[in-house]
Amino acid sequence: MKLLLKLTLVAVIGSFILGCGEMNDEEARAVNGIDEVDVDVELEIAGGEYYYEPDEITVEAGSEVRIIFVNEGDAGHDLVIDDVGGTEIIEPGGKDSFVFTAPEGEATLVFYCSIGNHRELGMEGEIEILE
Ligand SMILES: [Cu+2]
Repeated sequence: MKLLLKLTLVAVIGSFILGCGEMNDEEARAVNGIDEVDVDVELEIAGGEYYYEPDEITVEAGSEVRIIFVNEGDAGHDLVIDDVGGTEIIEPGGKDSFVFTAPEGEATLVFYCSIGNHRELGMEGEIEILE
């Protein structure tokens, strides 16, 4: 009985490891907190105390955009654009993403960290929408 249990465990662990090896892009994205929607532009923005890098970005009007925020700081942070979307509050080392459609026509979207006074301390940036 004990042997059978061990064998079962080995089989379960084995298939888990194999499963990870066969993970496709979409599954990998889901695991990393990144959704599966197809987009025109994917922007990875890193952030920490108290900055975003890059903090000035240009995007073509009307494009589907995915923002991936990577927290490389030592505290929790997020990345928010008013009336557009934002990430969850991300722990150090984590990442999260959101997708939005850039406005048609020229515009400037301001993104910032919504926690405490992080925005005032420098966690703010701009996405310039160009036609
Ligand atoms: Cu912050």
